[in-house]
Order: sequence, then structure tokens, then C-alpha cells
Amino acid sequence: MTIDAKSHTEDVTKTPASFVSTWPPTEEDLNAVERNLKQAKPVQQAGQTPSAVEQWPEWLQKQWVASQRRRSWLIAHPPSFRRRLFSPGGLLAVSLVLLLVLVGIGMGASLLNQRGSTSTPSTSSSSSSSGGMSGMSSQQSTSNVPDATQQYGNQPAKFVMDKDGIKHFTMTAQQVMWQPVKGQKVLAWTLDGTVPGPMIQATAGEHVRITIVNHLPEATAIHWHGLEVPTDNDGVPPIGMKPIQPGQSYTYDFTLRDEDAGTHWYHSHYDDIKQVGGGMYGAFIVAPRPGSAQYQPMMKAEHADIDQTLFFGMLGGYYVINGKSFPDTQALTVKHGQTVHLRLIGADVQMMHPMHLHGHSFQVVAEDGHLLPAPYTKDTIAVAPGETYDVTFYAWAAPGSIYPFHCHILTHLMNPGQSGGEMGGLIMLVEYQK
Ligand SMILES: [Cu+2]
Repeated sequence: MTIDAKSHTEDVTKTPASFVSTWPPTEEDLNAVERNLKQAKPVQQAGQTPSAVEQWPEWLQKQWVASQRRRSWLIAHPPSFRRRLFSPGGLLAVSLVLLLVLVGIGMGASLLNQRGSTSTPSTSSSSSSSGGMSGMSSQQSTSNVPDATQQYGNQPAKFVMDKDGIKHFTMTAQQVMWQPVKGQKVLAWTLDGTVPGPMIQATAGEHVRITIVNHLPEATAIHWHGLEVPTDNDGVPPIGMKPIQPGQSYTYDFTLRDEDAGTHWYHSHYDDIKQVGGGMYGAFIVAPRPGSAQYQPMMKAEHADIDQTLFFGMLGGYYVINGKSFPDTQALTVKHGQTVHLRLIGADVQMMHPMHLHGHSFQVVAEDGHLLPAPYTKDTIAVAPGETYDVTFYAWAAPGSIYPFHCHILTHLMNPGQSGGEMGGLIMLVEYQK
């Protein structure tokens, strides 16, 4: 308190005045001071501020003025008014007014909610621009964002062979308007214009270069999730690299180790909630090197007639498998007697998705790309953000059979604007050819 007093004292005292009993002075102290002043110097009552008060430290004078103002308010609002206000009748009147106001606010809010939940996402306005975390990212006008030219992602990543014989991939970070379901466009943050981005396929032991060209309106960086690369290639600015600014490009350069064989992925590691939640990820599949310790076991465990990569996440308020919501998710077409290898990847920024396959059990053969010493059998597997699972199953059923593969958090089986009776979100169908 003395520090406080000092900082406010300009010219008079640096210590508490003797006429106050507590420090800082209470209202009672100030009243007592005022009474003393009245008794001692009646002449000065006519003045605005008694001269004794003028000699006080400035902060004490302010308190005195404040107490004077409070007193004049009390005079303007006599006790009878307050007594009426706090009488049973007065309280009843006040509570009635409050009740009416609250009911009014509640009705307004529920009207707004209704409007929000029944409207479908706008096809071109900023309301569709909030990415997977609606409300968390800043709004952006999407009028200049081009429509996606491809309907599906997971296409093989393009590469050239550099003069030194090294495989060199190039991907362009760009925004597109993407349709999770036909007719509904959402703003997507992509690599090469698709959700998921291109699939990088390489073999352990290979040296790769990957150039990211940034055509986004903000900086970015790509992280190689699950690969044991040097820190300056890990893609988490400011560690090891600076963010790739709009208009700039950056080339990652690393060698895949034998231990990197398996199902991995890449994703943005800059403004991640917006960029990963907006679709900026893709598969990084590393085949085992022939002759390595991983080769025989992996080829045996993951051998299948069908090899499919599935990303689970959210995009612009939609629950998506490979960027699409049911009924627009791509069906998995199988023939009776085939074996199927699914690479499941958790690309959601906050939720895990327990994926359940109807009519079949599957073998979990690898987790986070690494082969399990002993596969285990399940029909539901929770894919948490960041995880990958390799599962295989035998297509035993009769030609023409159809089985759903879906998230078992049932609120994830709806698209914005759908009611409980409709199906959407994280469902895809396994369809047997006839
Ligand atoms: Cu889910």
C-alpha cells in the first residue's frame, strides 16, 4: 500500500496521514475527516473543496471527491425510493421485468439456432470457409477460390528423376472449393487440389526430394508423419526450417530407412487446425526394400488383392472418408474370395473414430506402419488422430452382398442439415460384385 501511495503522491506526503485509522482510508475515515473539517473550518463549507483537502495527496483528494459524489447520488435517490424498490412488491415487479427480458433473449437465440441448423452450407459465401473447426478459424472470402477440378484424392504423386538419379516429387499447396457431397462446396486447404492430397509411394532405402510450392494465402510446412527423418526435414517450423511463405517453395531431402517401411502419411504442421482440418494431408506409403528384414514378413502380412487407403477426418463441418461424406463416399468393390488390405489413417484434428465393419472381422497386421509380432482380430477399431492401422480381411460373402464400414460414434453419421433418420458422414459401403 505504501508503494501505491508513493506512486500517487506528487508533492505532499509520502506516509499515511495521521487522521486516518486504516490505509487506504475507508469511507468511514473520509466521513470522519469531512465532519472534522466542517467543525474546524465552517467558513470553507461554501467552497468546492475545503482548503485542507487541497493539501492532501492527489489520490486521497480523488477518494474524497468520489465519496462526495456518492453522497449526492444518495440525496438525489432518497431512501424511500430504494425502500420501495426492495419491498416485496418492488422485487416482484423487477423479477417480472427480468423474466420477460430473459424469455425474449431465449426465443431470439433458439430462432437463430434453428436457422443455423436447418440451412445447408452456402455454396460460395464465407459461411463455408471455416474448415473442419467451424468457428475456430477466421473467416475468409472464398469468392476467388477455384472449384476443385478433381473429384477424388489419393492419386499417385507426380515425380521426376533428378540428374543424380533421385526421385523428386513436387506438390502445390492450394485452396479449392471441394464438395464433400454433391452440390455442397466447402473451402479446402489442399496439396494439388484434392482431399486427401497425392499419395507418395517410395521404397525403403530410396533417397527422395519433395518440393512444396506454396500457393496458399498464408505460410505452410509439411511434416512427414511416422518417418524417421533429420530434424531439419521434419517440417515443424520454426524447428529446423522457416515456414514456407506464400509464393515460395521448399525442398525436403531425405533417405527412407528400412524401418520406415509401412503406412505413413504427411500433413501440414503450420496453422494446423485450419490447414489439417481443411484437408491438407496425404498418404506416404513406403514399400519394404527387397532383401531387408522387413521385406518377407511385410509382403506376407499385407499381401492382398485390393489395397485401399482411407483417411478419416472432418472438412467444413462434414465427417469425411477420403474427403467425402456418405452417400458420396467411394464404395469398396470386392469379389467373393478376394483379400482386402485397408490402410486406415486418423487425419481428424480432434476426434477418434471407432470404425466398424459389418459382416466381417479383420486382422490388424500393423500399427503406425510397423508390423505387429502377432496380428489380432477385430471388427471395430478406434482410429485416433495421428494413428495408422493396416487391416486385412477375407471377402467371404456372396456376390451382390453389401456391408457398411462406418464410425460407431453415431453422431458422426450425419451431414450438416440432416435429421436423425438420414445417413451421412463416416459411412462407406463394401460392395460385392455380382
Ligand atoms: Cu467418428
